[in-house]
Amino acid sequence: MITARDCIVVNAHCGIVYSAPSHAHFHETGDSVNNLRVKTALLANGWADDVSIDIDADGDIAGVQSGVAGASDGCLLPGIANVHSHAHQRAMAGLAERAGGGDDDFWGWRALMYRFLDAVQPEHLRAIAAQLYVEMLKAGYTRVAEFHYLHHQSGGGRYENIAEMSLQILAATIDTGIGITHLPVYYQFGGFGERPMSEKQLRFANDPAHFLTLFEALKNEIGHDKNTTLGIAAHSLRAINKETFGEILDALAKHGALPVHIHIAEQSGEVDECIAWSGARPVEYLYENFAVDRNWCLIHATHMTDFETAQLAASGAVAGLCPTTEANLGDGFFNAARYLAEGGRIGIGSDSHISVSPVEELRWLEYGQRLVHRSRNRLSAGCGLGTGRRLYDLAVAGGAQACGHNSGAIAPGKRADFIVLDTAHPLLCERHGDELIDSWVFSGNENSVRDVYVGGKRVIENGRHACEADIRRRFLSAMKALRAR
Ligand code: NGQ
Ligand code: ZN
Repeated sequence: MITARDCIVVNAHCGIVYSAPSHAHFHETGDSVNNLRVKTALLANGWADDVSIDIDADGDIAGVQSGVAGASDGCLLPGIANVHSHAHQRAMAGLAERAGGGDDDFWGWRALMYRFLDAVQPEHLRAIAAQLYVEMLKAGYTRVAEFHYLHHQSGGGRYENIAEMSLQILAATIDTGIGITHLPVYYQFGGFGERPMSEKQLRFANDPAHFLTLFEALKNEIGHDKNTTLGIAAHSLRAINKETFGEILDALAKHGALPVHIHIAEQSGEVDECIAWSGARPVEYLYENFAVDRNWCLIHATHMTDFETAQLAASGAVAGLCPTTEANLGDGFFNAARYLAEGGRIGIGSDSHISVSPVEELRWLEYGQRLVHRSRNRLSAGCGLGTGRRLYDLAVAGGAQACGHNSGAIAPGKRADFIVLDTAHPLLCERHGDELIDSWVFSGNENSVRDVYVGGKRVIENGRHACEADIRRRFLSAMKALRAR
């Protein structure tokens, strides 16, 4: 069992030390920077040239100036949050791409995923998550909302430390320096109508009392760390009932506003089952039974009527869209054009990690709409911005909101979470303003993210993470052990 108090130094160069008495020592990775000068930057109020950013000792932005001397090449953007991750699924990406007998579907994929996760032990989870988080950082994600339901041993036996598996995830954030909004998931039933869980699901099971104990243990463990926040999730309407989840929300109200995430209306079969059980569609049911507001993030929300679409938009909640996973699992198309026209907020997530790239999520969000509506630039219509820029703006703002985190814009007082694009890259050269983001999002697959900063620390420099070789080695040995089982 690893806790944040154990002393395991992965690589002395990275300064990773787990002997910390509290999370004050979280996020030791990377060099701290107190000033950054770049040729072009997307600030909270738009593009600016020759920009200087001052960063305070806490990793927050202290000042922003443009028109200064000494700027170096590059395009500075606010970092983007990945609003939906199941880290363990990174280890099976690509292993479910062969049809079984007959029609293959989401539920067949899920059965395979359950078989796979049966083998995952605490040390594997940390190795997988660290590899994944390095990949996220390199791709431009500065933060991850980890929707974490792998709480217990396979078969449901409890670990000695109730937070064992969550601590592995938090340790992986120390290994890598990524920011996290950790979302322990409440999961009580196996299906609509309080169906009992299958044996494979017992690993996820909690009752309200256990769940609240886990939450409080994590709250204590994390303490005050500006890169680490805590929220909660309900796995899905299939996995909870309104009484117990309501009880949990009431009990946690004393902590103030917390991010609340839920999977919803991803598969049409799930919508049909929800109607058969309750008479209402999933999103309709959620709004009838919970006070859904801007602290909520509805993951997928693929199948909504126009009324539900308008209701989600009007509530100020974020739709957590995961286009590559939704494509991979055959979910369907989110009604993005209508939702954005209603003022809806979005974040993007890599979910099953079939792809780990904000570019690919944003590109496929737009391409899905182009294919359905047989036209172009669907999601920037009428706003006067490039489509890549428009989608990036939306997903950065919605991502920070869904993570309950003070990031998502380059402005004084905000967290110094940034990425720097390589403007000398052949895909980005001779581009200006929105064209830089449009070209990054739409024109090719070579990664042009050069540097990445989290809380003022440079965790990716020239496309490399200082600990990537060690992290990869641990991942390879975890994979070897998992495939041998
Ligand atoms: C999950 N993932 O919990 O990992 C789900 C599948 C379910 C996605 N929906 C399992 N992408 O929904 O029951
Ligand atoms: Zn999910």
